[in-house]
Amino acid sequence: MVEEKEIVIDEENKDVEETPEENEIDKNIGDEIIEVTDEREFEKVDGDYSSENLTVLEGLEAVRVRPGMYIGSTSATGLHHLVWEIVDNAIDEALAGHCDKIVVSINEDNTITVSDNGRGIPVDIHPKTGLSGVETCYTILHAGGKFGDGGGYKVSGGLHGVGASVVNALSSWLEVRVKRGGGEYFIRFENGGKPVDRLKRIGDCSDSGTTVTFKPDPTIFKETTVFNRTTIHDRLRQMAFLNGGIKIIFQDKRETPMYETVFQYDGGIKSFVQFINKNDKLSDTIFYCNGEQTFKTNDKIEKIYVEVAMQYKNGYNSNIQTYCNNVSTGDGGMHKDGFNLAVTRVANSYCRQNKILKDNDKEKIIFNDVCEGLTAIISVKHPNPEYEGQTKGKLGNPEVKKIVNNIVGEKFEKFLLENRDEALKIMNKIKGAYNARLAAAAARENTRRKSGLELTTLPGKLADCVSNNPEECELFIVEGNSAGGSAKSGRDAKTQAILPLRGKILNVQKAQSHRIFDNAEIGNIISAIGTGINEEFDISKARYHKIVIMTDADVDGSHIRILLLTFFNRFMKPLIEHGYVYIAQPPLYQIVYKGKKYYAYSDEQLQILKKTLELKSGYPYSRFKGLGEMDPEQLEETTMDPKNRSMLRVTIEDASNADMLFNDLMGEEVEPRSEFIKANAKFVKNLDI
Ligand code: 0RA
Repeated sequence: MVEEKEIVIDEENKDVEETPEENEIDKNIGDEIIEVTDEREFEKVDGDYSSENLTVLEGLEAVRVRPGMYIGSTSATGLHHLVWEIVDNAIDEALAGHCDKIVVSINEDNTITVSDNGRGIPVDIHPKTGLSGVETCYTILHAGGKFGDGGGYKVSGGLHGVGASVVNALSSWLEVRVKRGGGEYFIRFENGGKPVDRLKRIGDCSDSGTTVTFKPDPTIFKETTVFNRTTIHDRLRQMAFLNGGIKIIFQDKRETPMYETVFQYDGGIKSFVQFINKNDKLSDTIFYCNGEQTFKTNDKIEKIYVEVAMQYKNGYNSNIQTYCNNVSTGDGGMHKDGFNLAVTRVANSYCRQNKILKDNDKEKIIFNDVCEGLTAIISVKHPNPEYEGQTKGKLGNPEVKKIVNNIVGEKFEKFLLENRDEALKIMNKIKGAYNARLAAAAARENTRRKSGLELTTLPGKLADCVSNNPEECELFIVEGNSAGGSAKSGRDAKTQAILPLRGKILNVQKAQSHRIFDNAEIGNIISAIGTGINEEFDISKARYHKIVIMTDADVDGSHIRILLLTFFNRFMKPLIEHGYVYIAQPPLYQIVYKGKKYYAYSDEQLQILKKTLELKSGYPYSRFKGLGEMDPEQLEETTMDPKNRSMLRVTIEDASNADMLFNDLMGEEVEPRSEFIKANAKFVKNLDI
């Protein structure tokens, strides 16, 4: 049964009497359900049903009036939230132990279907709403999502967990099929969640499960209703890693033959770390721990579950990802703080005790030393998460810090004692970072004193903007000199600065940190942005609040984009965390129709555009081979002008995905690299983040 206390409904309407018929539905067959429908029609005259129905519709209408409050935004991000919402429900059913397979499909017509082999959403009449369990889930705010039946963790993610009803409210139509108790049931909603008919039994079956299909409402998602394969692919892979054992099948049926991938990782977050470090690891061992601890709030005792997996690379970059309730907390928070404290404390005590820190090493190891080359996944489950910060990406619950600190501290210490060889490898690596940090600080201090000069001169290649107000200033980092020239002529010089890059920038992976600064292109980027890097990074010194990577939509363009994202990820991470980094989206195609210019940014969009304009086959269109091919007007109109352009804001996930691809591209191992080059054509599509 759907748990009663989760249901928000007008108290006045609670006394809808349960008729015997209503209670029987689960066991009845089709005809009798229709009878119940008639019964409800009757109630309508009575007044009860219509007022209750009104409450439902008012709820869904509220979602349509302020969609942003429920799904964050109505941009592409908000659009994809609909998918996460429905997938989360299926994952919950799996975490409760009743389902082991979830199929997510982008259908031919760009609708989404999510299917699970769980118990099926209850089909009997819910006593409080007077509606079938299915209708209750999909029309009453907060009724879905958190189903309670004792097992598993009753948790909900950041913006997720708002309930299936929100998805329904924001869809042109939504259909649910439930197999349960020997019967198959069906209901369809239209126009933002209005049931076309009541839930009906449509047949018999011997298995169980829930299948939902929905079409996002284009009047709500005005920017786009086209789903991005890579976005969904990466998120489902992440879900499969975070919830080890569940089989998630992902299909994109918009192309023939359809694209299909299966995600199933029995090792959970351990597999996640293994996956990230597949090309470079200090050793094969992965440290893994989990545990749970209760804590008291004002009136309740609640339980927090913590899971951590980590492993070092030989390289220097760190990739520490944190999650709460399966949602990425890109800005860290209390779980990250607790982890940092624990590993730093344990490293200090181990190195002191084992004389890795010598008597004359007066300074303490700091977290920056510990995290060089560290890959870690920190995942917590919390019944009542609070999120902070500009983008609500930071876990704020203070009790989490202590709990993670305790669990990780104790288990990591034990791990080091039991695995001496591994411990020495790790601690010597940390000591190396410690030595390098102190040596670099001494060297910097030295040069500063000698020259008295700060690194503040702007690079000659930079065509800076006039404005001094960073909030309105934008820096376009442009691939190639000819494109740079077009961008310079096409820009709005008041707020838009252009920095052309020539050739490939440095291979950041192989280079030791300090060598980075010898590279001219990197040096130009650092001085143009003005924040400094690493420990000296200061966001308040950013000279631009939008830093836009503008590269061609070809293989070289993807390489340069990956390089730049990797560089920002490793040396200027807060720039990404503050949402300052963007990827420009130059169009691939132009169609001129009835004197108007239309642009498409992918093959898929070109097809959609041709359909929308009802063009005959063979109608001419042009394809841009690269940025350099566009004249300044075209570049301005399509890619730079804030009124027309579409840009992607880079998230920490994008950046760390780029970091992983980067390892494939540049890592020590030859194999993945040649694989990469072989698979190029396909990859470029996937790289479109
Ligand atoms: C509440 C109770 C029960 C199943 C579900 C919810 C359920 C919800 C969703 C959403 C997507 N897939 C789902 N599968 C199941 C069943 C309770 C019982 O059988 O005792």
